[in-house]
Amino acid sequence: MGYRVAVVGATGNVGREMLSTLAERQFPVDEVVALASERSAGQKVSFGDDQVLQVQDLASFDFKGIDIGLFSPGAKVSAEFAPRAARAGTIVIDNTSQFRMDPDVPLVVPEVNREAIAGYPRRNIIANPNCSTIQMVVALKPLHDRVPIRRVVVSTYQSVSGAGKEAMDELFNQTRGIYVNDPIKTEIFPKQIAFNVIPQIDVFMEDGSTKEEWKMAVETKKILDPRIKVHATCVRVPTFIGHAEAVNIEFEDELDENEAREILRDAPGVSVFDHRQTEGYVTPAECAGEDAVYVSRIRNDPTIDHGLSLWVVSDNLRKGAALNAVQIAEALAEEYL
Ligand code: 11C
Repeated sequence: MGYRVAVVGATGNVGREMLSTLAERQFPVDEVVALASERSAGQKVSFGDDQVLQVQDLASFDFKGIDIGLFSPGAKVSAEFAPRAARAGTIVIDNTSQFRMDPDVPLVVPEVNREAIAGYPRRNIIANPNCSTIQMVVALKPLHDRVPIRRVVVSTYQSVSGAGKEAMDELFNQTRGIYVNDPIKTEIFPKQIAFNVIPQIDVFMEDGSTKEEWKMAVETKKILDPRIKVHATCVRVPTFIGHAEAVNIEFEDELDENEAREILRDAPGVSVFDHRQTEGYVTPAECAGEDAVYVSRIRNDPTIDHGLSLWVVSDNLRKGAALNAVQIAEALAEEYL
């Protein structure tokens, strides 16, 4: 049996990736509907190798009969349309930040807390975490199961695709502009991103952290364990796809780097590539288009008791967004529908 699936925000970076991931993984569909704002209605998007879908206007769409809605339209749009779809009987898997911290909405990374999906009937909405959280918790979970984690200090190196298509254009245009001596235009990012790095993703919070940093802390607690303290510094870097993270972990007790490497080798969704030599690690450019969370540079941190450092890299549009959402849909189909 197949499902009727709607992809909302179908013309965006993540929406397109949702469509290609559904097709690649042969998610059982009877019908796929592509939805976006009125401005994008009428555009064409690909589904699989041979289908082209005409984008329909979200505002006038009737969700009755749609089994699953994969949403990535921006938080404000989800705030209005996800509950509307949910009331019509659609199970919404929402990739925006709108519902993540709602206690009645499960926040799910299937390799980490698949069982939380069971809570979806409370609102008929399941939230997909932030991309930088997803790849980190996939790597932390198997280690935390062996020895509890007390604290994580993480610095991120986040690609511009996390901020959308226009952000990718901004990096391209600024880079080109610098070579041809055009003035630098900054519209999406707060400062020049070409040949630069920016220690601000999203708005500032009262305590001096940014909202992206706050998300990494609170989402990790909700998904993995409320006792884990996370201190994040999130940085935008001039790469197009793939987020990287330098993750420093303090455990409750000893966990040797060799044991950590073996645990991670067996962990679902993780691919360990860790040779202590030039090229013996994964970079964002190499993970684009791939499904795994890559872990490299696994080493003990002798400056604290029970410390370990990791380099964690993943495609932010795939495992960080579309793939995770489709995996949730697969779990729903297997266990609940
Ligand atoms: C970025 N992580 O790289 C953000 C994008 O809460 O879903 C995702 C924002 C979110 O800019």
